[in-house]
Amino acid sequence: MITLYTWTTPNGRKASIALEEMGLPYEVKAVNIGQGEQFKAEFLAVSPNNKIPAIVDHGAAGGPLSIFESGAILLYLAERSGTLLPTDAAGRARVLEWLFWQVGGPGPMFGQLFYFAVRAPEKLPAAIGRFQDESVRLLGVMEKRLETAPYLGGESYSIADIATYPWVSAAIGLIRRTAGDALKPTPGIDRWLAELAARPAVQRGMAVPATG
Ligand SMILES: N[C@@H](CCC(=O)N[C@@H](CS)C(=O)NCC(=O)O)C(=O)O
Repeated sequence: MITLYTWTTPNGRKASIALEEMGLPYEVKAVNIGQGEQFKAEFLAVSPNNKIPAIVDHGAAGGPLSIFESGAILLYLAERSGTLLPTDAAGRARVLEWLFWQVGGPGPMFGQLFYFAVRAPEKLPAAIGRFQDESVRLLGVMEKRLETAPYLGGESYSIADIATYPWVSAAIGLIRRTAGDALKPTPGIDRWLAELAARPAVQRGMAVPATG
């Protein structure tokens, strides 16, 4: 059994989609980051960076194992289940480069754009412009990839797609609104988004945690 600590955000949904796709048994502990629950001692014991997602694998060899950082969680779950990550060196490298690209690129850049364009009490044009330009650039990189490959890692659906889907599905509308014509049409991304949105495991993972 795996315990997933998560909330209703893109980083959390990467882990719940992966668990659903892999068919691994898990229980959910909701950590309401809007109410500061990420700073409670119980959560900090598994996620010292006070961010969701985190997991505890109670069935790990050697005893319960806690893991924080969404990329590390996806990699661990893929290796544990033997799915969604190729085993040949080249295929594995392709998936990992796009997984790390997501964790270092769209995650933080889209997140900062959301903060400065939507949430910040003061609208700072330089900050909005910086994160908008970088978000448009990243979507351009992704579009180029998906025009020639069905999935980010290549021919097969993988943890790189799972990492990227919750962020792009949440942010592409905002980026289109703020960037206007700077964001060119994205037929490759649109095709990929529609395909992933139709996957039952993606739909189940996107509904975690249930808060109502
Ligand atoms: N690099 C981390 C980022 C995780 C992250 O930013 N989580 C946000 C929610 S999407 C969070 O827990 N924020 C709470 C806080 O910053 O206090 C990962 O990929 O897991």
